[in-house]
Formats: sequence, C-alpha cells, structure tokens
Amino acid sequence: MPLLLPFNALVFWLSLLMVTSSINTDKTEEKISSCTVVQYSAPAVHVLQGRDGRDGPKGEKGEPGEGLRGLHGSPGKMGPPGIKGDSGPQGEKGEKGECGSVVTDDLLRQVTALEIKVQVLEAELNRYKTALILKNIKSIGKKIFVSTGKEDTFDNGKSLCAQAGSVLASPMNEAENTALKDLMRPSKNAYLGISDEQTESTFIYLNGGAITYTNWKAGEPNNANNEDCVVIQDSGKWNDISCSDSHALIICELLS
Ligand code: MFU
Ligand code: CA
Repeated sequence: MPLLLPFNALVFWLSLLMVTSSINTDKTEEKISSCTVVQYSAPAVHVLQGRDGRDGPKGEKGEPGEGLRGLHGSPGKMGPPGIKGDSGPQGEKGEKGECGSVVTDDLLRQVTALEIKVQVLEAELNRYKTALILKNIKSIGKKIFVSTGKEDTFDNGKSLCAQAGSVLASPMNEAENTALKDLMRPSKNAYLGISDEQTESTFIYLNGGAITYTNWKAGEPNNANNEDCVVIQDSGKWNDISCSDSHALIICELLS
C-alpha cells in the first residue's frame, strides 16, 4: 500500500504544519504554501515511505514441486463422428460351408444304403430266376418266356397266353431264340407267335408286323399241306406246320 501513510507519520506531518504556520504568520498564503513544500519536504523524505518501485526481472524457473498428482478428471463428451473411410480390400475366400457338406454326406449315406439294398434284392431275384428256369421260366433282357407246360392248337395257345396278359413266344433275335430253346422239352415243338394265315408266304407277328428275325430249319418253310403256323424245335430251328396241330407246346412271353 505505497500511497497510504501510517497514522503516526500523518500526525507528525500535521504537527509540522502547525509550527510553520505560527512562524510565518506575516507572510502571504502563497509564500507559506510554497515554503512549506520546499522547506519541509527534505526531512519528510527520511520519515515518510515512498511509492513502490517497478517490478523486478522475472526470476529463474523453480524446481518442479513435490506435491501429489491430482486425480484424473471425468471424461469429456464424445466428439462428432468422423468422415466415413474408404472400403477395405476384398477378404480371402472363406472355407466351404458346413450345411452343404452335411447334406451331401447325408445323401451319400442314403445312396450307399440304397445300393446295398438293391444288391441284396438283385441277388435274391436271381436265385428265384434260377429256380424258375429249372421249371418253366426263362428271362432274357427285358423279356421273360413262360412255358405253360401244356400242348394245344395255335388258337388255343393264343388264348391261353392272352389270359395271362401275354402273347405266344416271339423270339426277336438269336439270344431270345436260344433262351426260348432252353425251355423246350426233348423232341418237342413249341408254337411261335408268327403265321402267314393272312397272306401265304408272308409271315407276320401277332400284332401284324413283318417278322425281322428268323431261324428256319433248312428246307423250311415248305408249306407242306398248307402249313400257316410256325414252331421252334428242340434244336432251336423253325418249321412251318398246320395251325390245327394240337401237340405243340404253348410258351408265352412277357415284356417288362
Ligand atoms: C417236313 C416239315 C413239315 C412236317 C413234316 C413231317 O415236311 O416241313 O412241316 O413236319 O416234315 C417234309
Ligand atoms: Ca414245314
């Protein structure tokens, strides 16, 4: 507080004014004021406190304090979202999905199981076929020849096969002819589903189609005494005979 004077200094200053005033009563007020200032300013310097001086130069930076570090303040509010970045590079191809492989494995198991069942069924069917061949059935490709074991005329034979939803045996190739031969009895004939009743010398199947395979015995067909029907002999060879002959075996065929 450089502008304020201590109380005792003020009292002393006022006392000096009173003394001076009593000594210079005959002088003008102007002189008194002037003298007062000049005459008594010097000793006042030794007594009154002067104004504060200017601030000194800044001191050197002190050593770091040893006080404890303060606690962290609470986090500030979240800033605004940044600008969307560019797309990253394409990732590597992923591993094969699980679902698909599970389905495939399941299907493979089912197919394998079915294959085993089919093999069992085929083996069992072949056993029956073998057993039946010993009697009156022969399978060849998609065709099955079934012997009725009966001997009859051509017309009766056609009816007999028709009752079973079949027709008289009609071998269409060598393999079928051989298979049919295997059902023959020794020294016997069997009617085929072939005739030239409609047009002499023109042999056709029962469905009306021209025959495409033949296995005539040498010298046949000779149409001896008007022979319009055909039989297969136990040799496998063919001969034309009378359709009214009732001693030919009746063998039918079934197509699958
Ligand atoms: C042959 C055959 C006939 C008949 C007769 C007994 O004629 O062609 O179909 O089987 O023998 C000579
Ligand atoms: Ca003949």
